[in-house]
Amino acid sequence: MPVSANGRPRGRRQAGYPARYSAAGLLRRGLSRREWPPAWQPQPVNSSYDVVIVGGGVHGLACAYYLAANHGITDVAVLEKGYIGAGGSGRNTAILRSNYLTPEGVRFYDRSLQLYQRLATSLDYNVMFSQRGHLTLAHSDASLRTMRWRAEVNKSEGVDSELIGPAEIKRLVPFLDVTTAARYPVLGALYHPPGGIIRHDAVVWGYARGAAARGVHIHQQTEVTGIDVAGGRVRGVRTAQGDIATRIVLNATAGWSTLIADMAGVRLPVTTYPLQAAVTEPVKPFLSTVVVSGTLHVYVSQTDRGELVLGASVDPFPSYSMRGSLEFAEGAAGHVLELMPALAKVRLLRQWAGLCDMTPDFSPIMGTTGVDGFLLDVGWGTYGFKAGPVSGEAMAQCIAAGQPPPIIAAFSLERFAAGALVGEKGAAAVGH
Ligand code: PYC
Repeated sequence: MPVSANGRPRGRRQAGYPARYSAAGLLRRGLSRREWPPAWQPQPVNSSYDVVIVGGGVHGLACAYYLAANHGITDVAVLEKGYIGAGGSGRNTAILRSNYLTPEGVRFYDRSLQLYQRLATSLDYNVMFSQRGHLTLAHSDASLRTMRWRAEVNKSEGVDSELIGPAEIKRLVPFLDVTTAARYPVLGALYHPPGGIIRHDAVVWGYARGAAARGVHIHQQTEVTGIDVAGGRVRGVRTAQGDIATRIVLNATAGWSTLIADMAGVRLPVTTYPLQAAVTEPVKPFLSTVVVSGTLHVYVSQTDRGELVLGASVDPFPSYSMRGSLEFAEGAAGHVLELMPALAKVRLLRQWAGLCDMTPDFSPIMGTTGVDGFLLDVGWGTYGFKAGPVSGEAMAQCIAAGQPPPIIAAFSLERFAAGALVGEKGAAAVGH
């Protein structure tokens, strides 16, 4: 692999890539007449389960997988009102990073990145993790100060991040305009080499297949319509496919987290906003890192197929709408062009939106509630996808041990009443 002047690998690297997915292996499979086997078989909905997980996204499926794989708890149902990955897990921009602002956040997201790094091997599924580095540009002294702060916290937690200047940025992203002629000149950037992108739907499918192979039931098109609570503890859930008795319900939804929590009588400090993204037609590979500009409210990366994936801040008003808007498309395109004017002729192919459950401090809400057996893995704002593996692992531990493990202790629901917020707004990719 070519190595840059500072000793870092240059270009793309597939982390934890099993040899069976070699080009020759795939070609052999493609030319054979054998059907691809289904990833898992549908199961009947049982009248009871030890654990019911509401939400068939990466969080719910990862929790189901780790319950079975790490704790031998397999009498588990994942209930999804649409199809798996239909929500935020299939609507994000697939960016992974751990360059957060608080020590609690850095440790947590870094554990997720470590799990992502070996996910292809753990699940025996090609999740196409491309660990290509992540750059957050600073266009003002104030954002340079925040980047420096993040770099210091990252380093003290053993996470590779550093502040770099325009010459190094230009070397990493030759198409970027780093001249002082730019409307918002680039003064520096937080460079985070372990960050990258992954194939988000493969992550969902890989966890689903791994969980189902260990006995977990995945029920799609199964909407939860009520949660039965009696004597302060969970007794079961009501679904479109019938009632299910259970003593443990995990709310692992995004967009609908407050509605599910309301069913158990738990109020969440969460407001839901749409977050939009778009993808362009494919072009030759030219962008080998993820580039984020908080000032310009935009982030962009290039997929292995050559498409540019763009995103922005959440929409300015709370809503459950998942429609794209012209305002977003114009704004995101304009901002990308301010950074990379050479892309003027590239056409947008598609745009979409997902729902983000924002908490007051931009950190999640995880762990137990005042209702015995009703657990939370919610409030992910714009950070949910990158936290999938560690959340699944930690919530599985929480269920198995009956109490939250230390890695999520700071994210409890009680922190809002106690005033112990974990402020991660400063680590948002873009200003919200
Ligand atoms: O936090 O890196 C991030 C991010 C990108 C898109 C949404 N959130």
